[in-house]
Amino acid sequence: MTALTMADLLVLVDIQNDFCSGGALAVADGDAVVPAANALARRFHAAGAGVVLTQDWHPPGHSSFAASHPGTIPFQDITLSYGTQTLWPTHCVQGTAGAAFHPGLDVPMAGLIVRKGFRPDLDSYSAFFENDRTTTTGLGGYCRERGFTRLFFAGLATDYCVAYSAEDATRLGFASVLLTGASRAIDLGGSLATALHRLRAAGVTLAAGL
Ligand code: VGL
Ligand code: ZN
Repeated sequence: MTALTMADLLVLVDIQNDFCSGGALAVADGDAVVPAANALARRFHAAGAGVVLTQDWHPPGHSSFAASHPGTIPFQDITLSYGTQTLWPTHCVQGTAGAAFHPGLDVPMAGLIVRKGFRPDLDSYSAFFENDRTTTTGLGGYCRERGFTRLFFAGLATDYCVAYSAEDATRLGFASVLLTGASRAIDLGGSLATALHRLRAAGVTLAAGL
């Protein structure tokens, strides 16, 4: 049983309809993270720790959508100005039902919602840095100003947005824990194994739960 303090922050990543069953980029068993996330949020809040949500939030015609690049198909890699980008089905378009949080997500105590991927030509997996690895979302500054030093990550998808966020947290000097039991993976072409390898190398703690 991990003791939580005011210096701990729970970051619930992209628990949105498009990543859950019936969604445009549904993650296998994605809905399972909803009750797990609700329970974690209640526990963090009760301990005086912080809770933050992230929301994948793309404009129509976003550069990460295969539909924006004639002749491509979803899950194909292409080269954009900042490097390799995987192309996705059109998902999490700003203001649509797919971009809304899962209706079962019950975290009214969340102190901040970080939106990412809203620049037309730039994708963002991480809650801290966009995929050019330079443009920031502001979450690092929020954590520093609020005094959060240990960050816990859960949500969707383990091998993309959750992993990139947990890894960037260590890059910024925070202690970082990825809660695997409250996360689910896309696992595209071995992406889950690659992500777990990178996470361990970066010093992220992998834990099934608290
Ligand atoms: C995500 C692919 C594209 C994620 C977001 O939340 O993991 N994956 N956009
Ligand atoms: Zn996205």
